[in-house]
Amino acid sequence: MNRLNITRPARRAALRLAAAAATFIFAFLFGAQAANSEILPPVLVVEFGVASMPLSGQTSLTITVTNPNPAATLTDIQFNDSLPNGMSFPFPPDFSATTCSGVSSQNLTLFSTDPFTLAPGASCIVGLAAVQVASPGEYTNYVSASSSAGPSNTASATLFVLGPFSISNAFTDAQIRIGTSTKLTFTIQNTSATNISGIAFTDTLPAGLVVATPPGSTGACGGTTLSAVAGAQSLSLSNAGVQSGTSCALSVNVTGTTSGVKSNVTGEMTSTNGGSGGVSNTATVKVVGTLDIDASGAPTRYDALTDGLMTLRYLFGLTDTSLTNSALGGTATRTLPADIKAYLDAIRVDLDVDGNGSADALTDGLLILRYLFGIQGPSLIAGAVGTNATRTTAPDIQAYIQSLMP
Ligand SMILES: [Ca+2]
Ligand SMILES: [Ca+2]
Repeated sequence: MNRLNITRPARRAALRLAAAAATFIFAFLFGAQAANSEILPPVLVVEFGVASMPLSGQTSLTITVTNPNPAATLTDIQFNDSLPNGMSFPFPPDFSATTCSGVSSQNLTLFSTDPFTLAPGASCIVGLAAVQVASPGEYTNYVSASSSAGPSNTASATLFVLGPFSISNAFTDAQIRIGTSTKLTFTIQNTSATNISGIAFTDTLPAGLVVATPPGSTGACGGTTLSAVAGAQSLSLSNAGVQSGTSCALSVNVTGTTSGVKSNVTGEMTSTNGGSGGVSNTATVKVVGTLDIDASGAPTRYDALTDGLMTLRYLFGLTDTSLTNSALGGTATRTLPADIKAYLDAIRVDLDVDGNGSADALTDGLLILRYLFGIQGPSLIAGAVGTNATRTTAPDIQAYIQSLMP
């Protein structure tokens, strides 16, 4: 076996270079800085008692305020809630479920709190027993609070109010993996005194959702079923009927083709003799990808030097063979550079590990690569959390990346 004949100074220079490179790689992988700790503002959650109700109904409204800090007290927490247009509460308002201090109403559509204090980890609620609306439709209530640690999140909740002739829709699952399907169900309700006929609507699915193959369409309204073609972006119903005082349901399977939250609202429902039934509520399903970029499956489904490296290269903007060279696992089933890029494009929103609204190589890509190398804790996040990140602690980052590794 031949050995290269290297002079001593040249060898020292090569060793220095190797040491410098190792230091750089170490700093790159493991980072150098510690994360900052700061006092977080309060976290608000808003909920209606029900997701949907008839026009004649009433439901409750609850706002939960939490101090997320383990050691810091929050003071001067204060908010007001101006109800969405068309929503009000009956007089006198019933705030008996409230545990936050000093809530009062200004009129039948607005209430507010006095400034209050929450101990570390503590919560309180403002509970309004009843709200009501005057016309069918979708009502979204937004609330945010000010505090000694700055403004809270803006929390929201949506209430759908059904008229006498209405359509609503819902996904069976709250979340699906990319490439898998969930059932989308439409319910047409007729609480009027007449049988309604000639019912029609079209639903254009949100980008990233298509009719499944096969569509698996079920249900009928007056004997009429959905028109849904495998792979199509829209589906429709025409010439259906619903008898007075009844409802009917129609379902179709839909497949997620890109990651992200998909919101579906039907087009306006029309009829021959019942006028317009309006559009539906907004139904949402979240589509989430996985970090098995090369679709290798077991035994090393998620691997730093294949999936992690291609993710980092992709976020650096590399394409073609620069993306995939020497980075495909032995059992990879997604191997063409164009297919790898298309998959990474489809899951790009998932790659925003630090939650700052953009997927970037030197933060998100590095976090994924480090995690796949088995790095956890402070070394995982050091120097790799972007500006305006919403996931800033090692446990949050770890839990998020783990959610992409089913
Ligand atoms: Ca893999
Ligand atoms: Ca990011």
